[in-house]
Amino acid sequence: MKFGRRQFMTQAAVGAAASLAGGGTAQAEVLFPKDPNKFGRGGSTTGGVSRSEQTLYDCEIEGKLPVDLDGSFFRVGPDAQYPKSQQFEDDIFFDGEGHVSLFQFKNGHVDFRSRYVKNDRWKAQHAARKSLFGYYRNRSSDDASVQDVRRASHNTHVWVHANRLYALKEDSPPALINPHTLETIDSNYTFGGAYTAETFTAHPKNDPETGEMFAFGYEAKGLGSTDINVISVGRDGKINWSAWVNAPYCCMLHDFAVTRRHIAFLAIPMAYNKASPVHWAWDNTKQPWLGVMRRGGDGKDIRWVPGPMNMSDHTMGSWSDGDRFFWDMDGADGNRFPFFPHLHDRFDPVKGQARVRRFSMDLSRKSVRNFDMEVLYPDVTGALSRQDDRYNVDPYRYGFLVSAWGSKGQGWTMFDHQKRTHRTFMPGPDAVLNEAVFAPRRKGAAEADGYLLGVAHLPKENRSEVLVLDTQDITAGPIARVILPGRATPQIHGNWIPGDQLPPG
Ligand code: V55
Ligand code: FE
Repeated sequence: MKFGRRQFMTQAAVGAAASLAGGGTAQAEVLFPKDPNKFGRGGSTTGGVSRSEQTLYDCEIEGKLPVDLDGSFFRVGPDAQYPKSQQFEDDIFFDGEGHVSLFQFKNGHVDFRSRYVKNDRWKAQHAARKSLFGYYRNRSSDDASVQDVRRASHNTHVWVHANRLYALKEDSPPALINPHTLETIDSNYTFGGAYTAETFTAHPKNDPETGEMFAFGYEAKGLGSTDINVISVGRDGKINWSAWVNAPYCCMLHDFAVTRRHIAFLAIPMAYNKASPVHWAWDNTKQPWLGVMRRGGDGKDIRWVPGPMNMSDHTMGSWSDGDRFFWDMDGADGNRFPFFPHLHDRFDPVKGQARVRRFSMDLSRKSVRNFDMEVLYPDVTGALSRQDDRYNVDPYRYGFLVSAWGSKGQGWTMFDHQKRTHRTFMPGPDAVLNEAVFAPRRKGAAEADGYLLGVAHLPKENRSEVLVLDTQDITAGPIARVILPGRATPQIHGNWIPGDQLPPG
């Protein structure tokens, strides 16, 4: 088996090397590499990471910010605290320490703040003034001094439910963050001990009608396990339903679907492999499987069926129509993350391009041989699907995507599934776009009526800004831009939380 550019190391060798490096080298100089591809994105002077926590009262604003736009735009991403030691310098971006940021919108003003998640991993490295953790999700590569320290990075998503702000990483329980100061309140929140799974998804869903949050943990009983724990959390912040199911094999279950009737998972061939330095390897001999279960049941009814090869990860929307289940995601025909090793084939950039796909299963049928999968918009490739989050569990009409247009650069695309049309805003080839989030125009506004917000990085100008678009016509360009004096912290995901959904600070 081959691991591409990565020099293959056995787990034993990595572990032994890590232990040797850990002994008596606390005073060793930390070398910050100039190569932005090293240690998961280079040093702050190369522009790969930020490393600096920021506070800016009253950002400069260009254009006209709607005065009634009142809420918090939270973001989080991997921002390597220290460079990895040389033997792990090819570790992947996904392993950087979680750095949360907040654009606080009120009365036409925007205040910006960013803070690292002060979890156990951050604290241990802070005290040692160096990196102590090895490869992505690889405990055996961690320094001997931190074998008993939680390795959660909390770098993937931020979610609000029942007055709590969570910072999330799918390999660990959540961290609780103060939504105003961004200080870490609890770096291993387990719902008062009620949550027993070892992991918790980065992609919960909220049901606006019942006030519940749905979440799950996969690989929930330790390394390589197929166990999945699905839960819902009531308005009171307590777990009010829990079920255990099993995946057909241990693989990355990054997102899921929740409707009024069903809960679903898509198993993809990004499978656990104990020889991979970064936990997963792409195994094209495995098939994707769609598993659908009744919401609120004991999980015994889950039906897993295989289907065509694809790697789909982010939910745009999902709903149930009687016994028929529908799930839209952005997905590709093959692996879309070239930084994970392939077991039997090579990364194919064409197969790695993702398009919006609709998965479905008719659960009224006694026997279902395969799940159905349809590409909805063959002419749009992209990633980071979103919707108006008030429709997480219901039929929905509009979706959003970061789209890719070759030399013309990136765009934010808004889809109208009812008309099967789409519109794209393109900032130009010099801008790099983060995921966009939707903010309702006002409480009770119609679906997708409001604003689309997101960070655009301008590498040539060495700074970032938040673009605010009106969803009535995103092609008209930003109605306002919130300017940062420098680069914003890295982002995987973000969320817009209306002001009335958080207690006053
Ligand atoms: C993703 C990101 C992660 C991760 C697993 O699809 C999947 C994105 C930033 O970390 O650990
Ligand atoms: Fe994600």
